[in-house]
Amino acid sequence: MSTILNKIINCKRIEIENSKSQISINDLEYKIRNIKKRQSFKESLLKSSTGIIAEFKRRSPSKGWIFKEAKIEEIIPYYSISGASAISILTDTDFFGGNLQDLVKAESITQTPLLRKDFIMDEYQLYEAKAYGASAILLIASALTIEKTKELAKKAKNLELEVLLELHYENELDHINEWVDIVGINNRNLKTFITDVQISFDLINKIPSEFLKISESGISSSQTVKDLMQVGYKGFLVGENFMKTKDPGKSLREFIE
Ligand code: IGP
Repeated sequence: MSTILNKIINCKRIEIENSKSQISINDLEYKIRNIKKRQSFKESLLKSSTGIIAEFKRRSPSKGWIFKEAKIEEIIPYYSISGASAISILTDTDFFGGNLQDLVKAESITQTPLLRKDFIMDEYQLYEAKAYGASAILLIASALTIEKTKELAKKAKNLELEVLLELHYENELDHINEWVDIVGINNRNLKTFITDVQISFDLINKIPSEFLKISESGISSSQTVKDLMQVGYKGFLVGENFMKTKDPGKSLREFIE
């Protein structure tokens, strides 16, 4: 496993234990009973012509701060009206500068389906995702065993959350299971941080046809999106390319036009 991923996972375990001591699963279950049903992430991607999943990301381990002062209420409405099929909200604080309140705010502002983007390793985080308004959650193969991936995916489905499974390498294809809805190929190499969309082209035909496929990271041109669409991708996760500008919503609109 890459060093950075190891570091993130160790911090995450502590964070999860802290959160559990503040809000119990019972409290979260209570919130879940009152939560509005959200639109499906997968259906939104299938219906949309753009397939763009616009990400709200303030910082990243490789780039540092991208948009430190970014506010949900100033960006999310514009992502929605500018044609995002779905929105990804980074809820990790230490490495990505996000938090769960960002998800809560986004949920109250937009109908567009939301992905809780975090390093999910414990079912507690699935309850949080559901209680705070996500339609879908991310599971990262590089961070989980095959068994844990299956256990979390199954639990997510029981909570009526859709499951995006992220793969980086061909040898992670064995993490795909029947509870997964969407398979994402992450173009960022976790050891070098270098992005190369070639991996999306290389792996597309190795993913069983019943899964919706998306390509993630390092996408900065609409020509790349067209090429990826050609080979069968239905979704394109774009973060930095929008967030590095003053007006991410406007950048999304220009990207789509
Ligand atoms: C977005 P980019 O290069 O457009 O900013 O990448 C997204 O794919 C990336 O943020 C990401 C990510 C992750 C972040 C993909 N998988 C897992 C944190 C955890």
